[in-house]
Amino acid sequence: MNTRKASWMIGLAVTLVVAFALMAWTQRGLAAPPGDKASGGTEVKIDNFTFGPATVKVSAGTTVTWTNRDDVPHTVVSDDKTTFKSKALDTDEQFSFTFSKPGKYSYFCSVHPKMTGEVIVQ
Ligand SMILES: [Cu+2]
Repeated sequence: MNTRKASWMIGLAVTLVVAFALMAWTQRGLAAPPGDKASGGTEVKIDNFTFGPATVKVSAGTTVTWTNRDDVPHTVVSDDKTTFKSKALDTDEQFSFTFSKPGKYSYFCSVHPKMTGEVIVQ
């Protein structure tokens, strides 16, 4: 392989690497941030006896989905026990509620009342 051909090959390789790096960077930049998905939903994870994030801010009409990632059952119950109330959620089970009216909704887990969280609807 002569020098001229070798440098052409290196140039091509560098161009490809830069192109792939740019593509990867652009795709990461376009990805929606967590918790603000294009579907309009918001997710709350139940893990290690904690609602995470403990406070979520959403706009009216947003559906919030809780997913139990613990290996013990949890519930999602509004403080007034009537606005929303899930059944006992086993591991990986979900509960969803659509918040149509603005306000501050505090909730807890009826199995472990020290587990609390709130949804602020704007
Ligand atoms: Cu619980």
